[in-house]
Amino acid sequence: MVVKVYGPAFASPKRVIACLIEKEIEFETVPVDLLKGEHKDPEFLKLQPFGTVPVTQDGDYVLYESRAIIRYYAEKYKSQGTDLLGKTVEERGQVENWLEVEAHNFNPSIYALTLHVMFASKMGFPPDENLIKESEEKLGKVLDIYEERLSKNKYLAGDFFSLADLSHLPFTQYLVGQMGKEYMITSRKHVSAWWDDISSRPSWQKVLQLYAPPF
Ligand SMILES: N[C@@H](CCC(=O)N[C@@H](CS)C(=O)NCC(=O)O)C(=O)O
Repeated sequence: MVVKVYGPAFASPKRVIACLIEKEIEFETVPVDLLKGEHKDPEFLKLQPFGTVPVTQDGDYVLYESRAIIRYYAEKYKSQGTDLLGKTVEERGQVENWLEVEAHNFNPSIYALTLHVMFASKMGFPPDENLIKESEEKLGKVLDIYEERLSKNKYLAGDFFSLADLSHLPFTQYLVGQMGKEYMITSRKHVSAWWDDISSRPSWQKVLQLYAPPF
């Protein structure tokens, strides 16, 4: 069955696509234009009642939380493509630990920066400069913890690339690219080496080549 991924132009769906490429799973994409409000169309809401992308459709099996989707495919196809979950339960524990860190410590501030630095003017609302400043400070503190972690481990969960690293790719790409805040990465030696490593993986380069950002 070919997996359909909705919304490939946007960051969270790119998390899913990078995982499917690493796992060598066949997929096709369905565009959803958030700037035109297509994620609030009644037909789309039948698939994703909260009105966000991604959604995946695998036959009649539908999922719509990007981190749940990557866990599902990494587990379902554990022995195919890159193993993204670790070989032991202890390694799996670390993968889960750092996936949760990404979702709850890293993502809130980088998501706020994305919305206010990149999307506000396109979406017709003024960027909140206080929120931008506060989010950058919070993200800096999170990255300081990453710097410490990555000074002792090549990747977040240990010495192997995993979902925990992969999950950081889409929004960090915005940070170093369209947001012009590359210094947040390059000023931290170990974070910088980690970013160079994970962002140069063929899977991520393919995602960038195939699916241009929305603007
Ligand atoms: N927790 C969700 C968040 C998905 C998400 O925030 N998607 C953004 C695009 S990157 C979106 O659809 N935004 C539109 C909106 O919030 O109205 C996931 O990880 O799948």
